[in-house]
Amino acid sequence: MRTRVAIIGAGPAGLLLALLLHRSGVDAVVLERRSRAYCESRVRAGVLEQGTVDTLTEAGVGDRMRAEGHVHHGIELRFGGRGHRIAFEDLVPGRAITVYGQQEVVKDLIAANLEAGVEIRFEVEDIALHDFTGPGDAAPGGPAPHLTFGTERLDCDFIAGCDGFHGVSRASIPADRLRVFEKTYPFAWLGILADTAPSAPELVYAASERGFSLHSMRSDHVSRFYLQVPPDTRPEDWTHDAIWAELKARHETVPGFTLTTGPITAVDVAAMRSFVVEPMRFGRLLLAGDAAHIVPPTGAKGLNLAVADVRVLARALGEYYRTGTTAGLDAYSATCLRRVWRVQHFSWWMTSLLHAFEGTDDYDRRLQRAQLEAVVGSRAQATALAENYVGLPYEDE
Ligand code: FAS
Ligand code: PHB
Repeated sequence: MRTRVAIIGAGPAGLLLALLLHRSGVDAVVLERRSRAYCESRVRAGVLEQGTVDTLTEAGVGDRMRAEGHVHHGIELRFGGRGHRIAFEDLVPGRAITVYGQQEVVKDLIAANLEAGVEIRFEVEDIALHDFTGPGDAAPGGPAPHLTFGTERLDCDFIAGCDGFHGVSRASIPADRLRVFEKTYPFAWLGILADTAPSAPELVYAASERGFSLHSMRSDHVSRFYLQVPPDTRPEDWTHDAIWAELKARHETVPGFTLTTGPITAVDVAAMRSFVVEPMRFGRLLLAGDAAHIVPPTGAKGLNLAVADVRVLARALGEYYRTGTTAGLDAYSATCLRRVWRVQHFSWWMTSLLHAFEGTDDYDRRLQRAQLEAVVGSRAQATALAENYVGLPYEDE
């Protein structure tokens, strides 16, 4: 087999890249380890930045998102017995978020790619990467990378590593050629899906001595909640009754607010880490999304950052095949990393602001509270949060 761009991973990054490349006439093949059903049912992100919504719409997968997604013009920070709304319509007019499940985005992207005739191979095991570095890496005539899997071989000009944090792409780069930046947090998130109507019109980020909690949603009938829990927590450690009791304890802290409970349909635990590798390009292998960086989900940025990378990568590859210039490819890593580190900071800051850290003394807890009070009490600080939350403008905007 031969293609121009071999994409490893059918998550949001790989699928959107394939579709954007198709729209600029560049052939690509997507190879995915899991089944289509698994990819379309994996519960992950739920918040789409303005830029992500615009990019998906431009790529031609905006209809269902617009019809079924919920546009929100604010979020609530809840602490000290009071709720504080961060009003996007006032602080960042014209920019909002859309609540639409990641698995819905993945379903839309798979359908659009297949309809466009883009080849997606699911359940492909044991992918190995070959010959993606060497003299004149990106220049025409440089090394010709290829992938092997089972008894098959896929020849290509470039490999896009969109295979997430645990993928094979980053692992194929010699460790001494990569700089790794990492921070782990002394807690995890226990996430649940529940067949119950949301108890609040917008997302609620609740900070309390008992730990952080988030009230999110997927539709008018399905709610999504997260609880800060110890890092070694397993889903089976919590009964459903215990989950609801703890969610009530962390959310029913303001007058007149009651959390509506219902059947819990999924429980998962997500580790909390901040992670970046530099550079994001190694010869003819280009990393995008979680393959290159991870953020704690407190800022709702992971999926959105993957989309930002893919915008830059699709444009650079399109330019290369249209004009032969490698300028975009040569600038790919530095361009993405400028946004990656801004988003890393915001996600770390939101996590530090809203979680309870064991072992912190009273002075630090007072500082954390003062920071929260400053954010909701200062227009400038609330605006800074809002700008980051709805999504920083892209460099090409
Ligand atoms: P993905 O991990 O989504 O996709 C990688 C794909 O590669 C997968 O399909 C995998 O099966 C495949 N793959 C892996 N290894 C392979 C191999 N060797 N061969 C072939 N295929 C391989 N982000 C937000 O923006 N907002 C949120 O609200 C949010 N909430 C989150 C909640 C949770 C619980 C978690 C865990 C994450 C959350 N995130 C959120 C982050 C999340 O959405 C990721 O950033 C996003 O999935 C990244 O997309 P990809 O880079 O495409 O990676
Ligand atoms: C979600 O809806 O899954 C979600 C929303 C906001 C976050 C993290 C997760 O910060």
